[in-house]
Amino acid sequence: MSIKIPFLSKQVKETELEDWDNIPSHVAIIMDGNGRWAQRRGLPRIAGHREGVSTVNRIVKTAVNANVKVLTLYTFSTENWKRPKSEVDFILKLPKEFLHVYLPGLVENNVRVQTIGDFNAVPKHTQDAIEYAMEKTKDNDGLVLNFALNYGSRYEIIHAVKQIVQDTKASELDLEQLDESYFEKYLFTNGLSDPDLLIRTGGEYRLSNFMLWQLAYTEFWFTEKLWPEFDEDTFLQALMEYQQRKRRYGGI
Ligand code: V07
Repeated sequence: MSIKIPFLSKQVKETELEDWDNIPSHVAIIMDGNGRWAQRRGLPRIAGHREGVSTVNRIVKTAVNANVKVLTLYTFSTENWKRPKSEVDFILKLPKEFLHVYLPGLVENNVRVQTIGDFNAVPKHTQDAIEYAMEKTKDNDGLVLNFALNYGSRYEIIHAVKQIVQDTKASELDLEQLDESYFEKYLFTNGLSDPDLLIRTGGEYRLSNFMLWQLAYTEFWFTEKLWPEFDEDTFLQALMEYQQRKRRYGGI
């Protein structure tokens, strides 16, 4: 059976998704290759980051229409501070730029904006823009759009451990209680299911300190496509291949 997925409001796309079952509930994406996309065109790297923003919007719409429940996007890692200051400054303006253009569409599509990562280090104007979007969308019960911003998985785990030590000292936690499901409450992803599918664009095959705990049982899907070239069809192809893998498991 093929299904019709309307997206970009004006188009209707016939896809080869097998069925509505086994759509991954939580998809996480490492959006790599923006700088390279620009450099190949003789443009400054920042031009690639800006192009990447419109890809984010396209993929959010596709995720909504495919009935994905949670979409986690790795926008800025704790390692990205090592890049030239001008590039970092530019990248950290993108959340505000994105929300200025696309927040009304997110509200309209019942999307809830959320973040994981260490917020304190990002500029105040960026924090404000994101907090405004989170507040505006907090009652929406459609897609959870989870931006990993100034996120690093090892930092997240250390942060959790510190909190746990504090709570045991304050006698709010008995170490006997601590098991996997209790530990997870201390992670930034508390309340979210683990990703079912991880996508990495840009032809690199590594995790780059992304969701190390949460990806323990996740299916991985890689593409050579650079993030600005990643489109609806590529995303749906990833969902389709995920469904096929799931079906094979079912047969065993
Ligand atoms: C960023 C564009 C996508 C490619 C990867 C790097 C650059 C969207 C956001 C964003 C973040 C939070 C939010 C709304 C939008 C974003 C950064 C970089 C830092 F609430 N794209 N994008 N944030 N890039």
